[in-house]
Amino acid sequence: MRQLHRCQFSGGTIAQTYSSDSWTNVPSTILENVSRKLHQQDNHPISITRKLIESRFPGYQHHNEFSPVVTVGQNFDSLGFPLDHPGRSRTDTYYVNKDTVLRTHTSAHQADVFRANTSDGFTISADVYRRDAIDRSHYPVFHQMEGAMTWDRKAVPEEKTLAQQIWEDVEKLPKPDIVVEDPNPTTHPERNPLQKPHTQEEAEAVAAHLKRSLENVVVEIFSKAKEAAAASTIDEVRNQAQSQEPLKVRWIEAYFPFTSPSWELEIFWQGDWLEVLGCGVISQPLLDNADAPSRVGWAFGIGLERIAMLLYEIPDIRLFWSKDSRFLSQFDEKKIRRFVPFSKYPAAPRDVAFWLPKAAAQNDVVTSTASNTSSSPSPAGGLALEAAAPALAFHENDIMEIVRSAAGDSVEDVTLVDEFTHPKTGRRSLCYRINYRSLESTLTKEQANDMHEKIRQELVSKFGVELR
Ligand code: FA5
Ligand code: MG
Repeated sequence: MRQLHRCQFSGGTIAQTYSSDSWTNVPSTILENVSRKLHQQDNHPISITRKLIESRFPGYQHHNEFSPVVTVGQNFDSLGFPLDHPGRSRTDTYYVNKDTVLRTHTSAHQADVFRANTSDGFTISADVYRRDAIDRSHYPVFHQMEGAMTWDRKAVPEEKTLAQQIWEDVEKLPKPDIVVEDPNPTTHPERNPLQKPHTQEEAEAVAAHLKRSLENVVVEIFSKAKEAAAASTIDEVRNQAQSQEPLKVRWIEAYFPFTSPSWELEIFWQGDWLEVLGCGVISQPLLDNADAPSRVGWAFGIGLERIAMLLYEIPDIRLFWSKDSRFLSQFDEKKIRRFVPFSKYPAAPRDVAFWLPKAAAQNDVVTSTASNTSSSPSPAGGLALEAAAPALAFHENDIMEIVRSAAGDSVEDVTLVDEFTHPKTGRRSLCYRINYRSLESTLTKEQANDMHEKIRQELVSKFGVELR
């Protein structure tokens, strides 16, 4: 059995070695990120954003040290993911080995923290890993903060109901001053069902506490973003800050295997609705299995990069990984100031076109990725694909991985620009445009060509494509 690199996976001193098997798909470029811990690095924008959100949850316990290597049980089973959920597939998730993954979300730790039962409210911030597309807002490693609050039925004084207790706590929260769209009923029998053990009043109270808590986070972030703009050294940015439109947010119905009812919160930002978090009423079986059957409550998961990008107007997610002082020196937790982009270096787009191997049937290529945790299982998901033709079929995420391994952070995005099926032979051809652009220097023609050639050769050797 091969061994993975020895790797500082846990908190500090203990290096853990995991044996690899036929499930292993973590490349060394990803392992290198494991030790960075941006959410714990002083004056890093991810860490500043984390602390800012934590400050809206006084009295909660804040966990920031959990190891990214978790069991399949923690990442999926404890949360009620069905066995055929696409999030479990190797095209979407990094497997250390058959039983062990790099966590795809901070929800992987929920059950353990509920079982430890050391506080009613908690947050968990951590790096999470997903095989995904390459563009300005997607990176295979990003950061999430999980938050949860539960009430123990058995601790409610006899003269009150649980719902009354929760409503009293809702009243203690600050009232956010923003425009909120929330057109749907709290529960809906098909789209967003009430769980059996809960009364409607309980679900309403938990939802109110959850929504108000998160609306307060958004208000805080935006007031800081305004301050950040007002503190900018650029006149235009300061003037713009004065005339900013009022903040608009909306709640939409969502689905997660581990909450019901569930929602996503979207923020109206630069002309578009942007999803920033998923949340809901915690599934009761999850709490039962975590030895907390008398608890009822909510949980959320928020993307820290998305929030930090709003807060500072950071234009590209790769920047968070920069060690360049032109980036790092701009952040100070004592004073939040709008990021000043350094000059953009020229882009070097290159196309790669190829025929898929003949034996790979047309529908063996999945060119759109299912959302890792939220989508319900679909028969066209990655798992079915793997089982159908393991040697030849490939997933778009496999191309992304080859690009990332060969070119690292020198690629801005990868897009499918042409797709064609030969009318006679039925063979399928794809053309991807790889946009090379470094954030830190100008790439020479030779550098771009070298990386591109490496990617072309890997596509041939790994997937047997025929270059055009
Ligand atoms: C989840 O990961 C759920 N675990 C969230 C949750 C927790 C739901 C607790 C209910 C209860 P999702 O895959 O939608 O859900 O990701 C949550 C957030 O992470 C997104 O709203 C987004 O802000 C951020 N996010 C997701 N994918 C990426 C990505 N590739 N890059 C940057 N941020 C991302
Ligand atoms: Mg989502």
